Amino acid sequence: MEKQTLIEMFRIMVRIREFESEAIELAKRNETRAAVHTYIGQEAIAAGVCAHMSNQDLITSTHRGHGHCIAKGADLERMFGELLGRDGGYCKGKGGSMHIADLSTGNLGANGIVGGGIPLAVGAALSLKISKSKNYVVSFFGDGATNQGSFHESLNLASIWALPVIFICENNEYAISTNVSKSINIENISERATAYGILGKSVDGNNVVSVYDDMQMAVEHVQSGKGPVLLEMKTYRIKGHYFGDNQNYRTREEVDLWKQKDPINTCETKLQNDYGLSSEIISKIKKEETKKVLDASTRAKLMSEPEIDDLTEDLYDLSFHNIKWISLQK
Ligand SMILES: Cc1ncc(C[n+]2csc(CCOP(=O)(O)OP(=O)(O)O)c2C)c(N)n1
Ligand SMILES: [Mg+2]
Repeated sequence: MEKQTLIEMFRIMVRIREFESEAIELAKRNETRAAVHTYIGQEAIAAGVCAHMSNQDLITSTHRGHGHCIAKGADLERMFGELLGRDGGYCKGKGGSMHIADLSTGNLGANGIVGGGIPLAVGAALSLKISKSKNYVVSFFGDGATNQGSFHESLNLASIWALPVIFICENNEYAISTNVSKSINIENISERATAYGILGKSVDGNNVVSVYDDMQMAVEHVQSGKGPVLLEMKTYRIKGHYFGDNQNYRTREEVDLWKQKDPINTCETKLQNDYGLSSEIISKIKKEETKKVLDASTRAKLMSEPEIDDLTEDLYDLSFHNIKWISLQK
């Protein structure tokens, strides 16, 4: 692994952590307008996966989508604007945390429907294949989503059509309060790939180098036309399911055990021990990212709230499959 690549992924992980910490602060002060599900503890996955992707490679995301969005290169100010319900946000303040999309970076959108992004990724991959593009699609989703019908239908279709799509299951051990051991009766979710005749592998999702390396393998696989890949990233959600979760379904000891495997600390140790990066450079990166995030949050707070008249703008009409943007006022 190139030193610069690892430093860049470290930087992205820190950016995500800082963004999420600030999102929690905003939620504590009741400034956010919708539920906030943080990605703290899972940063290595978005950073390691998206490090391979260009803006023409696409992702679909989840309700826990800030990390994916940031790793894909989103503008932090517009993201905060959306969380705060301001008109300068990605959806002009009408979508909130769970509906951020950013087509300029190839992000087809977060999704409040568990498993909802998976078929969208398959459709996008079909479109890329038909247009003979070399680009590919990544679909992020959780362990809970792999019990949805949409997951199974999507893997089957992607398999029979040999589509360029990489399914990234972030197994963070929980679907809200349900531990994965109570909802899935196999050791590795990646084994589900076998049922659809596609390549599956389980990866240490807290180790950004492992994530990066296995993603590289997956990209080569889909780009050589061999069809989809399912990567299970084993990780842990350090914070509650959403801001406000009392977490009475797990013990403090369990959380503490996983904190020892913190992906950012693990990467930091590697950078220092194996790449000789000084603690001064590491703290400089951290300070720069904290400043970037806090500045973006401050600027977003200065944005205006949407006008009441804007409520009927930016709707679309699906009738007769003739999709068009409409305004109810005009
Ligand atoms: C179709 C659907 N069913 C139920 C819910 C309620 N819900 C929101 S998040 C969630 C758990 C998702 O777990 P997982 O897929 O593991 O993602 P994680 O929250 O762990 O990132 C559920 C059941 C929903 N949003 N959509
Ligand atoms: Mg989960």
